[in-house]
Formats: sequence, C-alpha cells, structure tokens
Amino acid sequence: MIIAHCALSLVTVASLALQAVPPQPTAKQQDLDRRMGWFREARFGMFIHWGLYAIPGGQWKGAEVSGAGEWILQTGRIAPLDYMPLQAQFNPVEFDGDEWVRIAKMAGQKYIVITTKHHDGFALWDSRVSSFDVTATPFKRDILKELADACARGGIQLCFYHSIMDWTHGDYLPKRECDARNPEDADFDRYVGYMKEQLKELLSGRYGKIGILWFDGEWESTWTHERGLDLAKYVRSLDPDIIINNRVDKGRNGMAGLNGEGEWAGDYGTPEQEIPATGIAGSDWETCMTMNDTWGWKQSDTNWKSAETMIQMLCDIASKGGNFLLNVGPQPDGRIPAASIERLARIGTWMETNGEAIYGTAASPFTAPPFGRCTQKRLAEGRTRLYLHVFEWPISADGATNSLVIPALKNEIVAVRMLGATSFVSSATRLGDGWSISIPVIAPDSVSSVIAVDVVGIPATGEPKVSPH
Ligand code: FHN
Repeated sequence: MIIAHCALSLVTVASLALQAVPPQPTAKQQDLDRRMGWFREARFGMFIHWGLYAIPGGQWKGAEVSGAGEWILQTGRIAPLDYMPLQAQFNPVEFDGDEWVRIAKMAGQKYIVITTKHHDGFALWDSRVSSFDVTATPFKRDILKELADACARGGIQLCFYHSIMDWTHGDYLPKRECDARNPEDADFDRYVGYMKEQLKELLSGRYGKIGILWFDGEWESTWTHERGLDLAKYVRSLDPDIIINNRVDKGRNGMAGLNGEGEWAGDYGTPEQEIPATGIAGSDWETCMTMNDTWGWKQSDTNWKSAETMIQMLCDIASKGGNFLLNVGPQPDGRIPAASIERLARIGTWMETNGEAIYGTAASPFTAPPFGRCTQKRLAEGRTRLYLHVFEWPISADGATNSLVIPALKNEIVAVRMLGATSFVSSATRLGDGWSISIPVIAPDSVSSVIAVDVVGIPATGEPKVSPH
C-alpha cells in the first residue's frame, strides 16, 4: 500500500509539474515576438500623410471637394494627367525634419509612419525608377532622407507607409474612371515589379533601419492573396526584422482592421478610425486615427478632436493591448498644423507624468473596471504593477478623505503610488473580494489620473475569462 501510495504521489507530482510548465512558444511565435518587441514597448506613434495633395488642400479650381484631402484626385474626379502637374508647385520651404521629430517627441510618440507614396503615386524620396518624385519638383531635396536623419538624431523609429494602389502609374489597374489612358496598355505584373523596385530603394539602408512597412490600398480586385504573400516574402527578403502590417495581404476585415479566419500575411492588425471593443488576446494591433476628419491636409477641415478625448483614447487602446498611431497632415509649406501641435503638446504633458502607464504595458486583467481603464506590467520577484487610469475621479464624502474601490482583485497589494501626486501617501485596505485605495480629494489630472498598484503574483480578478473590456 505504501508503494502504491508513493506511486500515486509521484504521478500527482509529475502531472502537477507538467501543468505548471507553460507551453513553449513556437519558433514562428518567437520570431514574431522578437520583431514586435520595440512596437509593444512604443505603444504611441505619429502618422504623417503628406504629398502633392497638400497643395490643393481639399479644393480644386476654386471648388471644395468632398472627402479626405489625400483622396482629391478620386473624389474630385481629376484626370491623373491633370493632377500630376501639381509636381511643379511642390516647394515646402518650411519643411524641417528636426522640427517634426521635436513635435513627435514632445507628444511622447516613439515612432513615425510617413507616406512614402500614397495612392496618387507621388514619391517623397529620390526614386531611381520614377520621375514622379520629389527631386523633380522645385524643392528637389530628398524629404525621406532628411526625415530619416532627423529621426536618427532624435531617437525616433522611422517607419514607411506605402500604397499598393497607384492612381497615376500607367501599369496600375483598375484605372480611375476619369483616366483616359487605355487599360489595354497596362501590365499589372510590370507595375508590381516597379513597386518592388521602389520598396528596394526604401529598404536599401539609405534611410536607416525602417521599423514598419505600413502597406495600404490592398482592397482592389487586382491585388490578391497570392500577390500579398509574394510581396510579404519579398519585403522579408530585404529585411528579415522589419514589421509588416496586415494590409500587405487580403485578410483585413475593413475598417475594423483585424484579419478574418485563415492564414494571412502581416504581423499585426490595423483598425482605422476605431478602437476594438475589447482586447484581442494573442494579437498585436494598432488603431490609426485622424485628429480631425482627414489624413492629408484639408484647409476646411476644422473638426478637431480634443486633446482630452485623444488622451483617453490612448489609455483605452493601451488597456486593450494595442498601439495608437495618431495622424498629422502637414500643410503644403511643410509645417504641421498649429491645431495638431497644440493637441500633441497637451498629450505630451500628460505623457510626461503618466507615460510609464502606457509604454511597454499589456492589456488589462479586468473586463471593464468601473473607474476607467487599466494597464499592467510584470515586475521582478513575481510581482505585477497595475496602472489604474481613473477617468471618473471619486467624489469625497467629507471633503477631507477619498477612496477608490477595486471591486475584484484576489492578489495582495504591496505598494500604491499616485503618478500625478507623488507626495500623497496612498494605502490599500481589503474590501470584500477587492480593495479600497486611499486617494487625494482632488484628481491629479482632469482627464485620466493614474494610480500604480503593485501586487504579488499575476493578477487574479475572479472574473470570467474574457478579453479586457
Ligand atoms: O485610403 C487610405 C486613406 O487615404 C488613409 O491613408 C488611410 C490611413 O490608414 N488608409 C486608407 C483608407 O483606409
């Protein structure tokens, strides 16, 4: 009996030991984790939409054109051969790469994604395979090279947006309705070869190490899953470490930006102008968003989001394990609009105090905390730091004391710190399945006040296992 008992004990120990070992990531997951490391740390980037479309700025022949500024060729029904002469007007004498990098750093943004070539086909760099590029303008200078050097000086990761769709290239299909050129003369395979040559220029090393190839314009019928796989493989052959978004292929579910069922090329999902309702366990994603309604400069678009709204968006996105790629559309003279700079400055002030609650954090362990949002980071000694982003600051009952309740948290709390009021000494008291935290009467920040709560172990909320929010 004793032997049997021992045997049973050994089996129990062995099975417990097996259960305790988490599954080893596959080689493919390890490769992805390696490439995505800086992206998951950065969490907040600047999107820049800039090109010839900034010159008309949403107007054509004196008339306002509907839609986003960078779509004026299509929405304004302009023949490509009537649009391309804008090249002779492109002279952004106020362009200063160091100033753009200063503004991104002021905001707390860690990477810049700039349109190398948008759907209009105009190249913002010195391309050897096209004369529809910036060197054949009055400005002449290689804008991407100057921005790349400024990013290197400023410690910002440079990334490239590149449109698969090209409204002006003679070989791209389908042609725009008002394009009088004969589609029979077009050769789409030849266009793909041209696109690959331009990507080779962009990843040649002349512009430094590029963090992301942000493809776009993959939705037309001529672009296929087969071509997407081939293009992703080609880019990977130029740089095995570069991150490629999911718009290289055909897996994206529209503006929701995440891939549908099946195996698709691309390292992460790209929700556009929206934030997923919940976190997406096991997936990287990045919401891209305009500050007003247009990506490219449009003089009449003054529908600016408030800085406060965008700060809470940043907290919401990070609490779901995503990145926030916030857009600016520089004016034709090369300056980022003052309204954008003003908002980025306010966001930057918040990030100065609270950036640790965004950078390198993971999604919330809570489904929908009543106080706002939550992000988390693993600490040494098996502890976890929870960052409580409090949007609605509790109202003090007596005007002298105040507290915030964490409704469900089984872990022991070992430390509490107010990020925006470091002189305030917080304490935690067990309250049912959760905790009550002593906090200042007045919120340290009117938009999102952050409380850092260190707990023992991995957070156990006791909630049903769903993605955050
Ligand atoms: O058509 C483009 C648009 O101009 C802009 O570049 C956005 C940014 O992600 N992407 C496409 C619309 O989904």
